[in-house]
Amino acid sequence: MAVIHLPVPLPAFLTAPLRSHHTLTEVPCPDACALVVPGGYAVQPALIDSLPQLQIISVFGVGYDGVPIAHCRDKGIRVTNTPDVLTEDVADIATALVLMTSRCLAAAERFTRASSWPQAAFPLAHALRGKTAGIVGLGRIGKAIAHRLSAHGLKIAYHGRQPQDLPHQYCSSLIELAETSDFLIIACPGGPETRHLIQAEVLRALGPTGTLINIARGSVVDETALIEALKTGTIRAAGLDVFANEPHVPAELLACENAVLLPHVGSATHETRQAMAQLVIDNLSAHFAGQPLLTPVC
Ligand code: 8YV
Repeated sequence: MAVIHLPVPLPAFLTAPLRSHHTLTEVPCPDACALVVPGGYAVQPALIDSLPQLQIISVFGVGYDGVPIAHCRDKGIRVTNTPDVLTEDVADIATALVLMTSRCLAAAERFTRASSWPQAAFPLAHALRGKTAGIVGLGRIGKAIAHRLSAHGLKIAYHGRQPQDLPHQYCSSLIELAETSDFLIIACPGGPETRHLIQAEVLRALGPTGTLINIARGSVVDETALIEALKTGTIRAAGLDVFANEPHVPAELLACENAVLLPHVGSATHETRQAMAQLVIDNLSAHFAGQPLLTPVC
């Protein structure tokens, strides 16, 4: 029986099984030896320092950009996340955003519901075949996106720290990737290293027939520059599942007809969230039993 601190509410299918073996607390308590947080949640070093018994932080998500990893390493605190189990769902949402933006599907759906169809035909959209998807960060999720988009007839290019042994075009710079791409797809981790990687110059390189897709973290994109690029036609469209200041989406972005905006639903299926919850539980059980962690970050 351990004391686990959950600073924000998490789903019952995660908390109920945890509660049957442990004490859960919503307020920081000096006895807490574990912390469970959603992906991207900013864990302040001061919170860590206020929990003298803290041994492990388990992130309910793949992205641990909110956790000060170096600070945890210094203090010998273990960190786990939930990779792999959400890869396919997140790649599905990236693919959906590519289809929604290219074929204007959200607008087409609104058009039908507004009973506009009898008066006029819906404007023509853009085909996918022969276009290029440029993936920023060809990790597990990036590869799953590449796999899906190849099946839709797109060529794949990518940018990352180094070329990989794959049959896709490697671009050594982000600008080169943006110039090459019809769809520039962000699939890299968040955090200080990638903050505002996508700024005005990259959007200019993507150009007026280009679309930005982001299923990673809002922090990777300079949202002000993106809004400007959408308003001025510097790029054609954007498909976004993540935002800089979630759950708040700037009014100016909400007003952009050429943006498709989803409420961070990349991993939001019953099956995947259940699998993520199980991984959090299994990592904590392994830790408290002195066994190796299943998916350690550090
Ligand atoms: C979830 C995520 O929204 O995995 C991540 O890093 O951002 C998403 O899967 C989140 O973690 C659910 O709490």
